Amino acid sequence: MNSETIIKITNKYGAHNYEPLDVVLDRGEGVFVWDVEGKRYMDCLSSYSALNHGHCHPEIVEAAKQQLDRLTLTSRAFHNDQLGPFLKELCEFAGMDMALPMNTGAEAVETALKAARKWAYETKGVPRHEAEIIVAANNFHGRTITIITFSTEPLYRDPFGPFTPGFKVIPYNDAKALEDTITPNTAAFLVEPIQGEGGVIVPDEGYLAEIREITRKNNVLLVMDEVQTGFGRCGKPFAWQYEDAKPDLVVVGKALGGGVYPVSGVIGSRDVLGLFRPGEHGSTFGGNPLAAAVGRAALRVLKEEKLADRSFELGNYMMQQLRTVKSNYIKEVRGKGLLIGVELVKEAGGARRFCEALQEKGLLAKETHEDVIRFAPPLVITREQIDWAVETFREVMNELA
Ligand code: IF1
Repeated sequence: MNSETIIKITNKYGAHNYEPLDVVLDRGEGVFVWDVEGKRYMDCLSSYSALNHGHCHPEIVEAAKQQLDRLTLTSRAFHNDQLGPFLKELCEFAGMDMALPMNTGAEAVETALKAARKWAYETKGVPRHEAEIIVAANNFHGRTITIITFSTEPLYRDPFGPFTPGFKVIPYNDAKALEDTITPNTAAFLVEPIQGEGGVIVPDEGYLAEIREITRKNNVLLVMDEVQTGFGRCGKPFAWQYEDAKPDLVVVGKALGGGVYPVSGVIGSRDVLGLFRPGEHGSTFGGNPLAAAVGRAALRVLKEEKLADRSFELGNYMMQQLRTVKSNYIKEVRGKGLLIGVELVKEAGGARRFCEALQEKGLLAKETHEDVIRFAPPLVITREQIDWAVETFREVMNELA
């Protein structure tokens, strides 16, 4: 079937909760994907940073194939031989005590919220069911009703009330606002070290260390959502490592699954995750042996191929090259590692048409927050491939100027 037919069927039988570019992919390898007509594209979205290892990384695919032929699912009613080693390797990677495995990022965020509330009642002594959790405006943490409760994006929130109580929203990148909002009932501050969907918003130098100090001083848990920024995306294993800001809990997902399988979880201190009692929380697929085997391979490849260092070096190179593109439409090029946003001025009329023009030239990028083109290629990208991407972007900016 050709692209047009497939798109028609997809639109007929699928709920329209997305508006994809009109490209139908059927193969992926490294930084490239191909559509059903055989046209090749460079993937500069990486499925929102779930493809840090690139498409169909051979070592990760091989690990999945071997596990598929052995054991895929046991539920947590029984042990399996992959989960323990995976959790050990994950905790060592993050330098933390314990982890609780889930499947999607939103499930991991919800797990962190539950852990923080339980800690507030059982350890901090907050009166039961009065725990407050502070979040930052312009956040993105997932799509469940509790998570969109504290979204400041009407599109994600408004059609879905009523909402979950117990959350307060403060401005991002404003440590004083955090200090002023903490009360004796505050359980945690949930925040992204860099706001991805918010438009690749990088906070001021020192912000992460400041919020770590404020939360420590006030006996409030610091929960970092590294679902999008983690596993090398921003040039370090975790984005919080740019500062002295080690959180009490870190939420992970996306790239932990090596671009092959949904793997997520919460990693953190025994003081918090050690509070869970059998039966209090769980998930049918959470911690399954296939997920664990894939997660182990994803961590192994991340280390073997030094993907965080690549992201640091090549991200700086890509931003430096993007800044050589002269156009009065470009307001700012910003980011950390290979999580890069090119913000356009309002007069440019929105980033979507630039992404469509890039698609024509074989480069897939996705706009975020109207005016920002996000460039987040797989971390296995080469310098030459970055040069091609920048030249393609330069052509588009010249043609659409
Ligand atoms: C969509 C956005 C990105 C995330 C952070 C948790 C989650 C995400 C920091 C939840 C997921 C995805 C979701 C996907 C598009 C994409 C996205 F545009 F929605 F906001 F990346 F920026 N924390 N982000 O970025 O993880 O449950 O999806 O596994 O919902 O459209 P998930």
